[in-house]
Amino acid sequence: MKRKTTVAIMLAAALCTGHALAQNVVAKDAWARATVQGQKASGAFMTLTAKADTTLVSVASSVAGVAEVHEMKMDGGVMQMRALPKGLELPAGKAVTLKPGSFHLMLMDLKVPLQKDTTIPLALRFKDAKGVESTLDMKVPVASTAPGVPTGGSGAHPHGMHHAPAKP
Ligand SMILES: [Cu+2]
Repeated sequence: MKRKTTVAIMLAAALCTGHALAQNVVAKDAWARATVQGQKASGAFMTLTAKADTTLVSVASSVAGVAEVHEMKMDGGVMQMRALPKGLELPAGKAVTLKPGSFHLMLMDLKVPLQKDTTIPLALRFKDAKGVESTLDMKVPVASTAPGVPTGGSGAHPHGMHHAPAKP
């Protein structure tokens, strides 16, 4: 059956994301935040674990004109975010979580809206301690909230889209 073959190929593709050489870094629980009409920026989040000391130096996506590795933190009572000039360090064996309000992959100048239940391509570029670069190509699901986090609507994380102006 033709259809069956297609499914098998898709499954195989899903199971071997990334280049064989890039397996130094494993990405888990990746997701990108869905956007609303007219929204030009969003974030992507995941947990990265490197087998050997590695730095996430950059990120790219065909859906974003600009993609950067960002950090968010409180500065004088104001939530600020900035691009990490030297990238994000991934110490060997330590899971580094990119999540709302912390490290994240910033997707700007979006060419298309990020729609829930679709996927977007992301290419993560790493450099190891010897300066050898590798790329991890991923398909990241788009969601409104982090997968696996109960959507109780507790309002514990009201930041929402952090490029929006702060509420008074
Ligand atoms: Cu950001």
